[in-house]
Amino acid sequence: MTDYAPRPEDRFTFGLWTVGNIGRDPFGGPVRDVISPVDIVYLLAEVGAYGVNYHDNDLIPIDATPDEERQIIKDFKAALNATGIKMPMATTNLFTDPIFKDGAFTSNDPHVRAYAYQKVLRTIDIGVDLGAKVFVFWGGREGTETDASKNAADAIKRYRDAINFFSEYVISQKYDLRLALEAKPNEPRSDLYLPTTGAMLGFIATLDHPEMVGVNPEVAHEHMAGLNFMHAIAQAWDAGKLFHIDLNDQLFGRYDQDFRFGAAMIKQNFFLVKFLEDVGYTGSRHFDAHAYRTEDYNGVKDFARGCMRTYLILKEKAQQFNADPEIQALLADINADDGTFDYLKTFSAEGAAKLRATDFDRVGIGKKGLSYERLDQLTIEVLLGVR
Ligand code: DIG
Ligand code: MN
Ligand code: MN
Repeated sequence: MTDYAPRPEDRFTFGLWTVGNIGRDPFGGPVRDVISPVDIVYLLAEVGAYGVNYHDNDLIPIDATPDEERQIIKDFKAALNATGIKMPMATTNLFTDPIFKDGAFTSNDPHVRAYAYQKVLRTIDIGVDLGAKVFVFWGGREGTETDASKNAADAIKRYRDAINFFSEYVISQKYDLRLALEAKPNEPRSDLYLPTTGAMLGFIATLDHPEMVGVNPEVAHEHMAGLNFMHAIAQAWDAGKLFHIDLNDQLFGRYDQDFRFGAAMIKQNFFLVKFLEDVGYTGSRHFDAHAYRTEDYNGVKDFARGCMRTYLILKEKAQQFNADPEIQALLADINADDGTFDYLKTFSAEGAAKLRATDFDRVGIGKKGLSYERLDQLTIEVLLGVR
């Protein structure tokens, strides 16, 4: 693989809002004209993406009439059919409209919670009709500026009630749809409930239908919390809960930058791609990101192409790492195991007695050099292209 050209089997997807982002930020207005969802589909087809994701009001304006909605969906479907672009994931916008200013499912106002439920029911139906197999919930406003406003346990219960409600809805409709919860520690609220992928995994265990619910971790969001994203992914994968993933990039300790994949922390994203490819992740690789505010739509295409190229370059680097004789020899030595302690994999009284009677060369073991400096240097040299 030398051209790093995206192929359908790479399953690279972009939400409507990503390449459709018009460059607004808290300190400045839009810098790009709005382009239509149909134009977004054709742009993604031009750059070689596999799919586009349905982001609720990015497709159907919140005040669209039923006739307008029908026409928009008809035109969008026609563009999908004409380009072959797929629509694998859907989500509801429960954060832009002022009604959600104090959250949606966790709002203190039962009218707001009910309106949010209504909005989600509609977007689930539309998403399934468009081909979605994963439905993402990102609670962008599910949080507080002051914890005087609501009991945090009550807020979690309200969120659970909502996910249980939609799980039952999906079952009642016999939809082939899995739910994926996306965590973020803060922004736009001062603190968000369920702030990390780990918190979401704990929350899923409390649901009525945990088997239907997984996570949609995002690089930027775990980085905002100063966490190792690949470790979060590994825990989700281990739990069988990695239903979707939002790829982008982000420096630690910043607002949500949603950078082009690989634009900020190459080494971290190398280990992420290596993990995903090593374990055989087959889900969407969704670039939940946007171009710099400095860009026109040619720059937006550069952004989209860059996301995919960098993923494919890092995928090749992972293959190189896995084939590098010196690296693999070091790893074989580091992970040497003659099976002496296999008996500890399950408890037994005999095993415990045997262990108690075992002498350990604690000092000698503690003195052993592990060659991690050499291993990491070799990793860096693979990444820098000198091996
Ligand atoms: C932002 O990280 C969120 C929204 O774009 C959307 O709800 C979700 C889609 O992956 N990510
Ligand atoms: Mn983000
Ligand atoms: Mn996201």
